[in-house]
Amino acid sequence: MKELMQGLREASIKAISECGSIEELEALRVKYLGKKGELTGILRQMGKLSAEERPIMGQLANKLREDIENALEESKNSLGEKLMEAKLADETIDVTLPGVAHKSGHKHPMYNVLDQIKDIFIGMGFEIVDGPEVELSDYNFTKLNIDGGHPSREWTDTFYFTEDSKICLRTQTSPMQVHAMEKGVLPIRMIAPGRVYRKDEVDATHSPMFHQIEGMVIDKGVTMADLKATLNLVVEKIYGEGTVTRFRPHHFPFTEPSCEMDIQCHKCGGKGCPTCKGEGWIEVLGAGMVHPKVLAGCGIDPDEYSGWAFGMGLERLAMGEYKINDLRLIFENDIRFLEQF
Ligand code: 2U9
Repeated sequence: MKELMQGLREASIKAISECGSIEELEALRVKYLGKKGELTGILRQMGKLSAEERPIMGQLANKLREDIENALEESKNSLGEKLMEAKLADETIDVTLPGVAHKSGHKHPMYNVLDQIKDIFIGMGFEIVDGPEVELSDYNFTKLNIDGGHPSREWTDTFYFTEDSKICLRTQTSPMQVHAMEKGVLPIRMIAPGRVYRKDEVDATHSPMFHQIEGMVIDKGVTMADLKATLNLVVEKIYGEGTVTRFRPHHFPFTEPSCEMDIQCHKCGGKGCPTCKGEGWIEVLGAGMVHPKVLAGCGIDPDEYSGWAFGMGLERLAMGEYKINDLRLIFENDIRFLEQF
């Protein structure tokens, strides 16, 4: 038995020292020390030994197990080191090689316009509010005094998610104002820029998704004079001091009275030119005093509070400012187009 153990010692230490991979090493551990391994095989013969020989052989076997385990551990460590060295040699980076040039994009012209407008309103103490594009029709229509029969609520005009038309893609950012009013923290001075969706075919002036910026002020004693003064100031900051404006009566379900605001063409001074399509005036936004029904429906007493609101299409504003003649260019994101602004 002693000879058997000596044989196993020599064979195992040799095999372990010559082993070339962690997997092979594990196979050797199983071969020599596993449950069905060679050392276990030798120990099974202990029964044949005398009572005096058994503890001596037991001690020798334990020493052999220990030595094989140590050899396995040592080999594992040196193999690990070798592997790491090979990996490091293989993955050496040549830092002198020229890099891959990173092509950066370009800020979108519409965001130039949006940032300019945001800055103007922030300067006047307005808050910028962001919110969901998927809305309850209650918030997109009903609470804005757009009743069940209104054409904009048709399936042909609005993207609905459910058969019962209760959930839709917002067609305007106005639901944000409703949410703000329902919070009940007054006064409110807010603008809500964002994407809106309408079922329009794509052409040079239409897109099923476009951007709006809406704003609203609610406080005690707010009048149409505040609306005109504030919007005149905004327009002067965008188009230059002394820009002439006019307010034409209009109709929106959510405001009463309602109006549209034009600026006198800043290119021709009102004479008529290609920029204003010969009109002398350019329409920039819609506005009005928040309808008392809308105030009351959002939990605000119209006898105590009043407010004004406006809305405008951002693409149209950017197209006017940068002389872009096709809306599709705004959405294509062709870098050659974007780099012109
Ligand atoms: C509440 C009350 C009133 C928002 C307003 C307009 C006028 C308007 C259009 C401009 C071009 C939409 O993008 S467009 O087609 N918008 O003319 N929007 S007043 O009035 C509100 C909003 C929310 C609670």
